[in-house]
Amino acid sequence: MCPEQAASEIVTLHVVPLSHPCMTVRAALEHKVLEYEEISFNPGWEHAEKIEEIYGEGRHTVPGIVIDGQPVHGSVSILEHLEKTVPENPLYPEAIAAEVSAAERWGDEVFQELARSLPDRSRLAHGRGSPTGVISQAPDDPG
Ligand SMILES: N[C@@H](CCC(=O)N[C@@H](CS)C(=O)NCC(=O)O)C(=O)O
Repeated sequence: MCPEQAASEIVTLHVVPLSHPCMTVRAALEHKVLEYEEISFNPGWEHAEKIEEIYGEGRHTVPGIVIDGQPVHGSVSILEHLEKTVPENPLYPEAIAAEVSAAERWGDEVFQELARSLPDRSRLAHGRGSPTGVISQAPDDPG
C-alpha cells in the first residue's frame, strides 16, 4: 500500500488480459496512485458466474473493482466512483471535464464495439467463414 493511501481504500481489480476497458481502469488507478490487487481471468466467459456473484445479477463482464468492500462494475462507473472518493489527481480536470467525458463515452460506446468486431472482420476478410463470436459473445447474449 502507498504510504498516503487510506486504509479504507483497499482495491481489488478484476480483469481479462488485453481488454481496453480493463486497461482504462488500471490506468485510472495508477493515475490516482492507488495500490491494487489484480485478479486476471482467462478470456471466454468462464469467469461470468464468479463476476456475477461479486457484482450482481446480469453483471458478468470485467472490469470490476471492489473498493473498501464496495463492488463497482463497468469502466465508466469505476472512473466516476474513483473521482468521487479520491479527488486527488483528477481524472476529469475541471477545465476539460466535458471533453474527457465525451471521449470516455466514445471509448465505451464506439471504440470498444469496433475493437470487439475486429477478429470477426478479419476472419471474414480472409475468407475463413462466418464469425463465431466465441470470445466476444456473452452466455445469454442472443448475438
Ligand atoms: N462497456 C463495458 C465493457 C465490458 C466488457 O465487455 N468486458 C469484456 C472484456 S473487454 C469482458 O468481460 N469479456 C469477457 C471475456 O472476454 O471473457 C465496460 O467498459 O466496462
